[in-house]
Amino acid sequence: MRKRIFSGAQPTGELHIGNYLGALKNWVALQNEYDCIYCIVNLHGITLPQDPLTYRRKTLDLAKIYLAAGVDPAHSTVFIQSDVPEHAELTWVLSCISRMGELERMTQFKDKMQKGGGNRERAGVGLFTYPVLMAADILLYQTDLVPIGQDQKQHLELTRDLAERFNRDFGEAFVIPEAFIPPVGAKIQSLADPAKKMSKSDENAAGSIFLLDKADTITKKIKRAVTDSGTDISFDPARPAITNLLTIYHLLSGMPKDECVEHFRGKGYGDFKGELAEVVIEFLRPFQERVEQYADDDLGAILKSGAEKARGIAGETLAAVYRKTGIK
Ligand code: ATP
Ligand code: LTN
Repeated sequence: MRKRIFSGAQPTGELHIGNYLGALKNWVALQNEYDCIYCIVNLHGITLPQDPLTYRRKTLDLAKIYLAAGVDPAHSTVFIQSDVPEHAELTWVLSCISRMGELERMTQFKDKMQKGGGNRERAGVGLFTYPVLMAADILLYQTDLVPIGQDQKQHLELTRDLAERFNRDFGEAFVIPEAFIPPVGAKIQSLADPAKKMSKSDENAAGSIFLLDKADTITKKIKRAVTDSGTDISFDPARPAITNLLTIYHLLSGMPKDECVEHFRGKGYGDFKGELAEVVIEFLRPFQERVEQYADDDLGAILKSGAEKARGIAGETLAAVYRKTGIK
């Protein structure tokens, strides 16, 4: 039997090249070797306020992004989280074995609470229990491997802890999953501030290159990207801005790292940024054309059959959990 992969992204904003390089690219690369399940996690999305009038549209648009990036519904299961109610049900059971202390240590919770004003009294409970829902997503499918960016590593460790705790206290119900974090690209930084990760929820759009950005927007954002002092174009942890831009160049062009450095030796930031913009634009062009190709009707059929397949697996896991806990 092939090993199983599960991953997902939130339909909360536009996907950027950080999401692509940290996660989606690997979802596609791992498709042939693994039994893959890719979810649009719309229940996670509402842990921060969303506009009800556009949220469904955004959810469907994210499915188109998955497909345009190369997720192949003939190989992989693609579905919307809310179509499989077992996610919410297992979350409840797992929340009963989760501890306040471990959830309070989650850096994403602390960061997002801070962004919302830092007032604990007013922080959403959904934001707090977010990682428990993520654990349920993963554990329902007896997942072996979870391709994610660096920022989700702590959530995966919590998932493993919850699975081990449940297995120990109630009997084996879950496979213990492992994170798959790419050696390069797991943390693409903001173009506007190389100390911060490129983020969908960043209020400054200049820091992110979105997968659907137009060519002139991309050129402008790259031109304005922050650089470090000095002139060398090389991978150097002491020069995070250039390292980040060069990493994007390396990953999107496919040129090996040492060749990238050689290629830009003696060239200035202006030339480098010009070539980087070209590589990004050429990479995104066919992707953007593919996004346009998917009609909502085709999408509906893919998501329906994805959800049916997912429910089959999730239902079995939940039934075992209910048996082992004495609920049923
Ligand atoms: P936000 O930044 O607003 O919290 P997000 O982009 O982290 O949103 P998701 O859409 O759920 O939220 O993320 C999808 C995937 O992209 C996850 O696996 C995440 O680890 C990865 N990812 C997110 N940002 C980056 C980044 N800057 N570099 C690499 N991978 C990233
Ligand atoms: N929290 C993740 C999205 C997510 C996820 C998952 C990723 C929700 N459930 C299960 C992998 C597996 C994020 O990237 N913000």
